[in-house]
Amino acid sequence: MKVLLVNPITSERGMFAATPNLGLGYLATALRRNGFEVNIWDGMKKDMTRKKLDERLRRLDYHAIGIQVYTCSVEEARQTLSLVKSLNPEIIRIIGGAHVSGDTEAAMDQLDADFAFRGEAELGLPKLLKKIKGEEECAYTDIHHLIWRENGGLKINELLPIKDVTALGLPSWDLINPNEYPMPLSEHS
Ligand code: B12
Repeated sequence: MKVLLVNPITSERGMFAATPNLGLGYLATALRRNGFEVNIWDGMKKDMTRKKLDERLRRLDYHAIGIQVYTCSVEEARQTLSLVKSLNPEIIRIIGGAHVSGDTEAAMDQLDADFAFRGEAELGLPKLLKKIKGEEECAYTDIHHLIWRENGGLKINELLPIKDVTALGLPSWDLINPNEYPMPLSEHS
């Protein structure tokens, strides 16, 4: 199963103070360790445009998409989710990141995603996708930090600390190569 992780672009003029996206980098490592093929499309990288994101999404070379949502990127996340659904409704659409963690109910109300995670998703995201693939038998309630829709409402798993963060490994630097990001301040005005 192929997974595309996306931080949608919010400004064609370049996004503020860019540094590599550690959140998506760690998630990529967790997914790879569980046998998934992963790619990252980060709007923070140099020369990104909305057109390039749309072209990337239209390639449809992924079975699941994970979108990182900031409060300032809800609209872009909405457009991304809607384009993916119109291209292929079978693609599993998942959201996470600061906005979802900060106001889960609002995020699920604003965004038409199948699943969401609040807080860290290194343990839960691979487990959810393995369950969907039929490789893991577990209940949604057993998936760390998962949020899902049921009977018209939301189910939100409790936040539990990760006991051994060192065991999560390092971010997938090949997918968030610092050379692909603009130098802070020097390339933005
Ligand atoms: C470092 C940092 C930055 C860096 C790097 C950002 C980046 N893209 O990685 C820089 C300086 C570039 C930056 C920029 C911005 N930041 Co900032 N940043 C932080 C900071 C200090 C740490 C983030 C971090 O690296 N955490 C560690 C990584 C491993 O965790 P993570 O990114 O949260 O990801 C984990 C989970 O959130 C989750 N997750 C994340 N994405 C996804 C996606 C999916 C699909 C799933 C399932 C899970 C998931 O799993 C990840 C792994 O566990 C936080 C504050 C904080 N303490 O968290 C603010 C914070 C996230 N930033 C914030 C803001 C507002 C911004 C900007 C909008 C500022 C601006 N005005 O331009 C931009 C937006 C950047 C963007 N759109 O990409 C706010 C977000 C508030 C909100 N409600 O959205 C925060 C919370 C600070 C604050 N309290 O105001 N930021």
